[in-house]
Amino acid sequence: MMEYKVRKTLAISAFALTLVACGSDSNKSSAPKVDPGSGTVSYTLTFKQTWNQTDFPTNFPGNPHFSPLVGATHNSQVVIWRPANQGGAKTTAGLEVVAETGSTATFISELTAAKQADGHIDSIFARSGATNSPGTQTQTIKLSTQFPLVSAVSMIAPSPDWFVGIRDVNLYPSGEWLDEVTVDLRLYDSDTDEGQTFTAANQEGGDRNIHLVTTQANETDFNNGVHRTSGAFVGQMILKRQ
Ligand SMILES: [Ca+2]
Ligand SMILES: [Ca+2]
Repeated sequence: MMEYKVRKTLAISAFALTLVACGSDSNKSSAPKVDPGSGTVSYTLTFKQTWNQTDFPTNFPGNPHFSPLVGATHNSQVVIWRPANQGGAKTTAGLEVVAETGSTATFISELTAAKQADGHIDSIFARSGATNSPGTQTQTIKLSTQFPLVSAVSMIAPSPDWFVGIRDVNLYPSGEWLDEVTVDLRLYDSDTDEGQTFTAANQEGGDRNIHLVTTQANETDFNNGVHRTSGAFVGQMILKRQ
C-alpha cells in the first residue's frame, strides 16, 4: 500500500494505484523541460526520513539510519519489487541484501542484468553512504516517455529485513508529465529473516513474500507498516519535476 498525493493535474488512488484524471484543460502542467539529446525529463527524488525516537519509542535502536537509496526507471513490463498481496514477485537475492544489510551492489547487478536481458529498465541509480534518521536523501532521476516509471528502496536500519520504497510510480500517466508526486512510506518486510525487533540477532528464514511490517506491541510500534496507534509513517518520497 502506498499513499500518493499528486499536485495539479492528477490524483492517484491510494490502494489501487489507479490513475484518475481529475484536472481540466485549464490546469494542465506547464511544458516540461525535455533534454533534446536524450529526450529525458529530470525529477528530483527527495527521501524525507522522519523515523525518530519520539514518534516510534518502542525498542527504538541506536544509530537510526536509512541505507543508500537504490532504484531504477523502467516501463510497466518489469517488476522491481512488489508486495505479495499485490501480485508481487518474491524477494530477490539483491533485495534481500538491501533489506538486511543496506548494501546495493547485488541489487544493482540484478537490475543491470535485467536491463540487458529484456530492455525494460532504463537508468539505474544508487546513492552512496547511509543517512541518519531523521534526515534527507536526494537523487536526480531522468525519465522518458518510453520509461516513465520509477521504483526505489532503502533499508531502515538497524533492522532484520525491513525496508521502505516506492514502486511503479508513473510520472507520465496520461500523456503529461506530472509536476509532483508524494508517497507516504510504509515499512515493508522482505521476509528473508525472522527477527521481530530492530536489533534482533540474524535469524535466517521466511518465504520471501514481501509484506507490511507488523509485530507485537512490545516488539516495535509497527502494525501494517505504520505506527499502530498514531498511523505515523517513517518517511516520504517526493518526486518533483526540475
Ligand atoms: Ca522478516
Ligand atoms: Ca536472509
